[in-house]
Amino acid sequence: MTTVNIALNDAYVLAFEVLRANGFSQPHADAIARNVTAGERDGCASHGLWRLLGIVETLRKGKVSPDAEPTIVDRAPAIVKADAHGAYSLCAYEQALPLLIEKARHCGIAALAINRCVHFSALFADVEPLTEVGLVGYACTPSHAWVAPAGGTQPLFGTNPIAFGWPRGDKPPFIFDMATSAAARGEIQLHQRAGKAIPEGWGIDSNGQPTTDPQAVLDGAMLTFGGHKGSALAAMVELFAGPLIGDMTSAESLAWDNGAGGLPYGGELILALDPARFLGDDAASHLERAETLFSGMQAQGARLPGERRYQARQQSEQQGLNLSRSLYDEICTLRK
Ligand code: PYC
Repeated sequence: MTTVNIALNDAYVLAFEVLRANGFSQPHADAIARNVTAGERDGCASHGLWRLLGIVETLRKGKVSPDAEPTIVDRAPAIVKADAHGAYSLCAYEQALPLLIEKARHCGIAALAINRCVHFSALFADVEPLTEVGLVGYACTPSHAWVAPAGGTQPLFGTNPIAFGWPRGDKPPFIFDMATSAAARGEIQLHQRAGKAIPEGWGIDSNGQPTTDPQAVLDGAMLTFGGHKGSALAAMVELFAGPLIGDMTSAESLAWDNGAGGLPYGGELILALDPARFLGDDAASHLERAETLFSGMQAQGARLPGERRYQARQQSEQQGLNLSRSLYDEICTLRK
């Protein structure tokens, strides 16, 4: 497969131009272009530049607003609500973030509920800014009903990612961002594009039989990771970022899509916790104990979540991005 090497800033500009050419407003095009470039930069191809295809397709199908301005509401002492008015989540997140941080610092814990957003983006990007200001972060969002609950064979849950971030001062934060399905749907779609089989355990076909054929899983059902444990977490995400915040479950999102094939529509819940508020003068010593935990993991040869992402980031910053020629050409055609 031939590849194209592209500098990070050129990737951002390409993404921005594609989005503007398709009618996204300047703020949305900027936020989306930064996000997909960051995904690619961090070695997360399933949430990288490839996403532009689905982002534009969803707009062409009339399933996302290209220019809605979010509304930010100070709902309660520790609750911010952001209404994305049917646009992608990113502008609503960015505009609500300062108030979320202010509330977390004041109360020790605060929540941001983003409503009525179309969602495609990796959640590490929503917890990393919290860790950068010394806060602990958590984020989750449902998607479309693509995943069968453990013990069942019919799609009901979304891929329902959970991200958690822990601040580490000058060191890169501890961040995990994982689907509660065995893999992100984007990962299966990338295997399908490349004509590759997927690992066993990722999904079942429409007859409920295990398969490694990505198309059969896309037409059948994905599976949760860790059987009933992943299934329980997936249900928790449905409840947290669905009924709790007055937004859709993954089944409702898919019904709303009505066969159009657009990206998921619904809500996202983000929590921010301030160690300084929990611990007062003792904060530094307790944060040091967290470092002892991380060293203990590393001493056994374990990788800290996020480590690979920061290595990939450094490499992309120095050497640029390598994209398959076919994907690069496909993205360029979207500019016209
Ligand atoms: O790849 O899992 C995924 C995904 C979720 C929402 C859109 N894509």
